[in-house]
Amino acid sequence: VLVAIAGGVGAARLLAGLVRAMDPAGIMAVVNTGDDMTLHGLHISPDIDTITYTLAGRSNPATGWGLAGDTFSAMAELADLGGQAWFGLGDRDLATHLYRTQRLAEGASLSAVTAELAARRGVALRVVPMSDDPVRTRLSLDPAGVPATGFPGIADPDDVAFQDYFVRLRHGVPVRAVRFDGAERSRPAPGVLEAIEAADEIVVCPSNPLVSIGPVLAVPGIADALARRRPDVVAVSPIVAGQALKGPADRLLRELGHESSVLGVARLYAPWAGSLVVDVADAALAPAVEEVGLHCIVVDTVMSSPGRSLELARRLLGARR
Ligand code: FO1
Repeated sequence: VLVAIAGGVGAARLLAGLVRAMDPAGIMAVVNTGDDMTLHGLHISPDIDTITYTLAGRSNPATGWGLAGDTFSAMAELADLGGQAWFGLGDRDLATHLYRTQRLAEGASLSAVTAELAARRGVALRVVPMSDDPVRTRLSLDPAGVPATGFPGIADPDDVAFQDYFVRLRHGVPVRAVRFDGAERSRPAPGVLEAIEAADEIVVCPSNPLVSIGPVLAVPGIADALARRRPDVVAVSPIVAGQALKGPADRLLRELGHESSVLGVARLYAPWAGSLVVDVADAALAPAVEEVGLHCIVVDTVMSSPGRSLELARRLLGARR
């Protein structure tokens, strides 16, 4: 059994490789829900949907989110009405949010609804939210980066919802703090702690350490469970040669006082990851990573094709110390 701690696009690519390298039924993806939001009265779970759509072979390859070939008639009509069309929900993607919102209203848990949606879309691995309780990533912007007039649609630059930061502001503004509202009251979703305890291996996917992996670790019990399995926890750095391949991970690391490098990632992950997989571009930093206390594995981590995802997945299986 393998447990994968997952965020969005980078995690989805690795999982697409892992399901070809081993029996998908033996994989549990524990997915970040800090990006979740309620918009148009709908509960939207972006990282869960990115993983489910990708593993169903239906994700939009250009963006990594939403459904391939989707249309946006509802959004166009909504824009005409002067409604909130800034978050691009495709017409077929909307069905997912309508289904999830209705099932949650009927009293189903987020885990149950996530499992139903994954099953209906033919996804063989278990997709599990980190928690069934609401945990929401919120950011405080660096005042130096906020114009005197503020930002349209952003009421309080000191308390910005994740999607407002990521989509409305295109994550192009400096951040001075990140927090996970509700985390302290949240509990791991059913089966998560047991799966971490029983797993042969735990893989931390190449997702944003602060706002994708961070929320998962903020759910009480999960970081400790990983620390108890430290020798079997293998993390993949999302930072290659100091850069994020996609999204704001490098900037966020720097803005929040960490080094934007595999060393910065190693220091963040040291308490609960026994190994760090870094790209060949960072081979020279392997000794420094080992100095921090993590076994360093140097491979080609850039998943630029399904074949590369499979190769990386194969290298991860059994990579633990
Ligand atoms: N990301 C964007 O940059 N622009 C969008 O309009 C957008 C819409 C969207 C709709 C559904 C969904 O599941 C994800 C969507 N994302 C969009 C990605 C989303 O912001 C994710 O949270 C990020 O990919 C980070 O994980």
